[in-house]
Amino acid sequence: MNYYKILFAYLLVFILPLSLKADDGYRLWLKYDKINNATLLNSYSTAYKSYYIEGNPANAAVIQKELSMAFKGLLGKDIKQGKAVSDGCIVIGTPASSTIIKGLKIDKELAKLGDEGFLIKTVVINKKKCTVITANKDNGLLYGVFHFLRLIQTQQNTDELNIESAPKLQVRLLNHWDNLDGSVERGYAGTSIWNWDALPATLDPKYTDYARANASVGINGTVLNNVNSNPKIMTADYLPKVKALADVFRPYGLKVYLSVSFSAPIKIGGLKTADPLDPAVIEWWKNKTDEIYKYIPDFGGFLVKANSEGQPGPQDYGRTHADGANMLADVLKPHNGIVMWRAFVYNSNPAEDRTLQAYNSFKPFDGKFKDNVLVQIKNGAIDFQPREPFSPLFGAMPNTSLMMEFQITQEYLGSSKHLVYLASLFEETLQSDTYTKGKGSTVSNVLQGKYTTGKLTGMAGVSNIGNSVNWTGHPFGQANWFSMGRLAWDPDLTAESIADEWIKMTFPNVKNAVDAIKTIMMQSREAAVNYMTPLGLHHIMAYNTHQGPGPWVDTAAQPNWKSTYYHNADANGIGFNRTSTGSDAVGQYFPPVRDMFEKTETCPENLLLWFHHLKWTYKMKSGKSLWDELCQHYYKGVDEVRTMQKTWETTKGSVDAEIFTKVKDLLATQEKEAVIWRNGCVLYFQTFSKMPVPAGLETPDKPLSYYKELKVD
Ligand code: BDP
Repeated sequence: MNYYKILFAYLLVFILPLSLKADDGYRLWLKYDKINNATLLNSYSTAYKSYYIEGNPANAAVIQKELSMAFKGLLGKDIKQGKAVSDGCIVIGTPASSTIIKGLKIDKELAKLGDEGFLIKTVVINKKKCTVITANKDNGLLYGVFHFLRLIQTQQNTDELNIESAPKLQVRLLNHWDNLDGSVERGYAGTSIWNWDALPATLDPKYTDYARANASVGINGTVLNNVNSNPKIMTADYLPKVKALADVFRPYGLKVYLSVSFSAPIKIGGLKTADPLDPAVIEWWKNKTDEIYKYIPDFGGFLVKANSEGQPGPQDYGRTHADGANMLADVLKPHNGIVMWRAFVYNSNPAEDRTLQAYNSFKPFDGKFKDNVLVQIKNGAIDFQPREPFSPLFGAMPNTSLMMEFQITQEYLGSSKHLVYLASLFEETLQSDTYTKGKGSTVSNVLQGKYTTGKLTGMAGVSNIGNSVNWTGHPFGQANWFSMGRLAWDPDLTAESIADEWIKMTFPNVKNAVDAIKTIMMQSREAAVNYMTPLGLHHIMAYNTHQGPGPWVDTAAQPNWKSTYYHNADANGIGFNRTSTGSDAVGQYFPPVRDMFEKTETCPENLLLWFHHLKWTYKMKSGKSLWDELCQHYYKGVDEVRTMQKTWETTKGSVDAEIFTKVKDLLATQEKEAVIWRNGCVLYFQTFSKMPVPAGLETPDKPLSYYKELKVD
């Protein structure tokens, strides 16, 4: 072999793969790849030459690191850290610590922005054109920096900036359902990212990147462990580990919270009771809380699942949810900590429709919770279904601080195998009108505290993060994490605008594919509803795993875990009568909403079977029978996935090859499973309707027995 051949072989084996290194998704939406638009690149390079962080804010180091990394990537150059104002300078500081910022006299503008808001402004200082990023507090500076970088990542015109932004909700959290043994309840992206065994000594660099990613979308807290909580997390074995994480997260404005078990005083405290009114129990919680704050002075507080699905709670001692929450609130109060008390409570009593129970359990306690308690309510009246009406509790507790709980992990939406862009679901709930104070009282406005006397506001998302390289398993799962953060900052953003940002940041430089990817995302949630639970059907997934269809599930540990409980299919028809002639769940909504749901003519067809039991021959708005329409939806869902597959093909060559193939393969799986859902459900419901699958639709190629046996895990 001659010299050139050896060199060529060397290049082929070692150098080329490095330069073509595929995108493993680890960098999330913070890619910072070089902008491949020469004009823009040139204009950003001229506009931004240095940055100057004045006054040494506590997070100066992380701001500096982010800016250097971002500019090096985006513009392909090191931008200098300056020591004074110069032309093309990005000036960063708070008026309290920066004399330059103070000199700008922008106190009035800043006054509106609170502790976390920011201002980005193009200004001329000493005849030098600069960009100012300022805020009242240090965390606001970091949010401002990430916002500014997002403008460049999404290739906006930044010539004359004048941007004010402040979060509309205060508490913006991820809820991890991570167990101490590394498993993740309803997690589909590998095991937990918290390596409890290696902590506190080993700090995986991932922890920092996790904090960066959260800060970049404005998430300001994280509950590290499962709501089905193992009390060991509060012992001296674990608290140093929790502290180590809190220390990594702090510069990114991310506070740490813990899910706590109500029976911890018994399980780890050696007491005989966990009665919230027992002085020894109160003393135990006080001491434990003080101990936690010794480790973590800015600890956020507790999340509690009590008296639900077998978890202990105050009702075990004849006390109320308010008694339990307020006891914890009292011990947290001196430290400025908060309690997030979940409203996801129901019992196994089949006499009462499950959808009624959260409202009935909490409504009587409106105004009874201490001011550092937030009642955390799942978006729907049951449980994170592909489509649910909004929880009536949002309109029903005007004297309580309420927060939203969304599920980012796709427990009921195909796990990390299905591409389902959840911002469409989130937006639908947030923009639903509760009518609590007349038209326009949207869930979003309720959450923003516009109609409550409660002082706190918030939103939580049950995390879809695990230790897979790309964090979320499905590359598009990242969009759901991103959008939950963006909506917690501003619940009035649209799913479409968030998709636009995410695509441009995640697939930099794919101008020609942005529309195709957006089309897929915007179609995806309705597709899933169609092939899983159209027309208001719900909770008909396989037992326990919730993966794949299970409308036939008729034996379960409790009656309201059976699918048959929810769909009520029989020879007459299908659906749950929740009108005034049935369980009267409609009665938990305000009159305009109640009346709309009560009548079949006004009930939105996409929720029809949630509220009504109707004959198979019931005539839909389309003129078709209910049976025909149900079939059409199931078939449409599969067709939509097939369309998504075709659209994805058009992105070939534009998006990174590794991601292209991964998504292509996942869409193929999704198509297969959508067919399983469709065939399983259509064949099963047909045993009641006894009507044929409408002409023109392909007949399922396997019998019902086949689908009943199949496991989709
Ligand atoms: C249900 C999940 C279960 C959770 C529960 C909850 O199946 O794993 O523990 O929600 O939110 O949907 O507490």
